[in-house]
Amino acid sequence: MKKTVLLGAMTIAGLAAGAASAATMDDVKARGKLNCGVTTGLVGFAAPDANGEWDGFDVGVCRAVAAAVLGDPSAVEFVPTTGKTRFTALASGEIDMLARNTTWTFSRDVDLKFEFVGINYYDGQGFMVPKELGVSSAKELDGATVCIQTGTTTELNLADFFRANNISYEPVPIETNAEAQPLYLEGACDVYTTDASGLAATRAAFENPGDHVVLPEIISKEPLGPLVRHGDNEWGDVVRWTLNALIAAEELGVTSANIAELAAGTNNPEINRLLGTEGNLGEMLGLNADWAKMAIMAGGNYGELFETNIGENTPIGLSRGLNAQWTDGGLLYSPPFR
Ligand SMILES: N[C@@H](CCC(=O)N[C@@H](CS)C(=O)NCC(=O)O)C(=O)O
Repeated sequence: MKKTVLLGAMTIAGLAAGAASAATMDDVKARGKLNCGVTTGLVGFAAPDANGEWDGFDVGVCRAVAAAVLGDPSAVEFVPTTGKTRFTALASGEIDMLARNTTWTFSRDVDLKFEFVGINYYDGQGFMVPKELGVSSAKELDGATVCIQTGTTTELNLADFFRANNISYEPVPIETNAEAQPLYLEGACDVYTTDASGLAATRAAFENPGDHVVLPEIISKEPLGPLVRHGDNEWGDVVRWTLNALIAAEELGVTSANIAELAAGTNNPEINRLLGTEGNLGEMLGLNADWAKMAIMAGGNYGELFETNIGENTPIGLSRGLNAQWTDGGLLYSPPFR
């Protein structure tokens, strides 16, 4: 069993070494489209809307990168991936980047050979149960059946948590969130566990969200962020600084409402460098001077993306919490644009 897991990891890393020798940015420019790996569907993060257009917080990162590189936020081919298929899709070159609530871990970096370019959502794993189960703590779940997605950190943390607390469970392994929802609602498992943001998104899609409670325990750190293959640092820089541009824009007060005006020049040198009216940051990335302006205009700055897709005024209803700017007591902190 262990051998198979190791072999799987080696195969993915081997694929990544091959695919990364090509310059991803050249491929994207020649193709005129960014191949962006997302989930198979998690409302608020990545899901097709009523018109079949992909929409969401992670989708917003894909669109920002397409806008920075190609000048067009719609120049994206969204490739749905599951917890299991996402890493092979990236390693093989089928996708140029993955933006799919994926946790930055040691082994995904060092062993699978992926580069996490930053964190777009600081999360942790939680548990959801039907209210009628009458449970108020995850420690009361001895003997429970637990719906869990395969190929995820969720699966591993769950085993650690139950072992550490000396309680037992029966896993009900599932490949996608869409399959997990009806199974959980039908009672095929007592508990659903995943990233807390994923629980909020899943519960929001229920007919009666109020019939379900999220338990107080958060059992892990799940720093979620976009990733690329090892070995193509120029491409990694493009994705990293596009994400940083969205974060910095919020800190600097650059929004989709005022960006046209600010892009004419301001008396704040960092805003000018970010928006390309001063310096040559775009050229250093191999992009146009207005790359960050295009990225921010795609769906707004980080805060706008958060509020429109998953924020307190959406059905997902997430508060900023750890994902507030450092200036507001959160962890979001873009390095300087200079
Ligand atoms: N962050 C964890 C879990 C990510 C994950 O797969 N979450 C599920 C549940 S929220 C998901 O996104 N499902 C969407 C899908 O099934 O396509 C990881 O990187 O392993």
